[in-house]
Amino acid sequence: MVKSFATRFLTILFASAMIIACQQEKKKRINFPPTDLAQNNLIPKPLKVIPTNKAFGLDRYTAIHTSQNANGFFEVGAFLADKLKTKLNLDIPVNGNGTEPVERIIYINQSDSLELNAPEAYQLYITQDSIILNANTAEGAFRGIQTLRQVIPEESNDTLAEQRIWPVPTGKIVDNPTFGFRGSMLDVARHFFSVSDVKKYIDLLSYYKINVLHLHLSDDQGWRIEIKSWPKLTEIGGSTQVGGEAGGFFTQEDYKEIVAYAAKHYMTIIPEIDMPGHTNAASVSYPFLNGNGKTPKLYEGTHVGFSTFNTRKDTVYAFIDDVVREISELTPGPYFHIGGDESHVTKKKDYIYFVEKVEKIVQKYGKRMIGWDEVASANVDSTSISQYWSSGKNAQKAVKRGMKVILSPAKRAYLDMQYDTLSKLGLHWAAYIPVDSAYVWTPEEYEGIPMENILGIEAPLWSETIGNIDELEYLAFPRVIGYSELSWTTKENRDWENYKVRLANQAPYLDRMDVKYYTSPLIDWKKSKYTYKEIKKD
Ligand code: TNX
Repeated sequence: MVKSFATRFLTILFASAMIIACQQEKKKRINFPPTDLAQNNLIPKPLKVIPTNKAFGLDRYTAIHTSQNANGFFEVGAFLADKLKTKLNLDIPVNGNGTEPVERIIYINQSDSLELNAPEAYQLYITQDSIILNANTAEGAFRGIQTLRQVIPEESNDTLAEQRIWPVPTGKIVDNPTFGFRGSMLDVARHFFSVSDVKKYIDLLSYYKINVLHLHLSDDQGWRIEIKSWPKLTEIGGSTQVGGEAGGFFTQEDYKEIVAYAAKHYMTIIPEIDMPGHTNAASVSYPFLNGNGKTPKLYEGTHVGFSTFNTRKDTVYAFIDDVVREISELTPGPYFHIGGDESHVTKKKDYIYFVEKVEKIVQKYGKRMIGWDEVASANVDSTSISQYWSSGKNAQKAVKRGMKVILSPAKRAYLDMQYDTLSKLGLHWAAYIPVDSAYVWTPEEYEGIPMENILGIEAPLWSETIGNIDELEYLAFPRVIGYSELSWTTKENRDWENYKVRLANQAPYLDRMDVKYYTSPLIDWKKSKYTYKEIKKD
């Protein structure tokens, strides 16, 4: 029998009412025990955190909405969804089509607010009903996403009924970094590291808002990047590494892949070709480059300071022009690092002549030159940058020239320094650097370098003593997490006692990421459900 129109209408009405009632039922706020945003595990510590002691329930009825037509915002939303999928195994729609059942929304908005008028600034408002992340730029939104990832607990509130739900503490966060340059360096020359190792390092660094990765691509022991116009650099110069095992190198496609992966994480890659010293591998490949009067041979040891380019030959500069051109074409970032350290067998006047000539080549290809602190002894431009690693005098010369300085003091910020006398990996020529002494210093007041000259901080990881990702992680973590805080957080907001609790709370994340960090006895590491096996080396 055909139903009357009225009956059908009533049925539809009833069904709709049921759906709405059900949705309202689902939308009910869930009462969590109080959670405090300020007690969380945020590193680097934001500028301002104002907790409101309730919780937003993140579950499978959560959706992400991003500003439409705002460059990069959808991708930032998709990045968050991807990370939530691996962390919580939840499929969270981004700008969904409205058919998904949704109770609570994470908004990622482009905002014109003047308060947010800085490239990496963001504000995060977490209420019981929604999360709102505001930023002027997608880069700012990306940094804010890292904060949100950190406040979402690693483990769900399992005491709650049938469906898993993650209580996110409510409150407001206002944030902006002290330094726009927050970096680490990886030496892929002494030991080579693969593209996937580098990508994992990028994943971990970007979680802590580090935005620069400097790759030390050449040294006495190896040349690690393909140069199409000079193929023997990698064929010969890339063939070995410290200890004599097979070396390796990045093809230009590999390097592009790293650059693109970094860009997705709003991270700049800085390529370094170290010259005129640290050039044995290049000179073995093309002996006309050599300037130390000896026949170069492949080198698998760890001494420094014995090699140099011939600084008075035009062909050497033609070679450097090709190298800088090819690498600059693959590098969207504004910097090219020429090394310039420890050129002990280059005469002083030749060194100065060399640095000034190479600076011009770098500028010709549209890049800003960076060099280790020695380069400030040449008459370099104020737009070039000096990387302070050991000499306060050189840092002062750079300041006099009006240059910016990157702070990488070996005594405080070298990731390859041993933690203490028991450390099996690492060196100790500059210092032993336990986790507290890596953190307790004030870059803003270091060696009398004025704040306006400081571009930022970089923690270099030299690889004479490390040959695989586990060993890399052991030296870098947890210290590099502290450098992220030193470069992002204001000095008023930093405090070792408070930091060490937040650091202890990183263990579940680091364990889930299978990071073989050094379990420093200074830290009361939080237990997690993931197993951790510290590497042991005899
Ligand atoms: C000094 S720091 C070097 C590197 C070594 C490092 C080991 C600098 C600019 N040069 O060649 O790998 O010490 O800690």
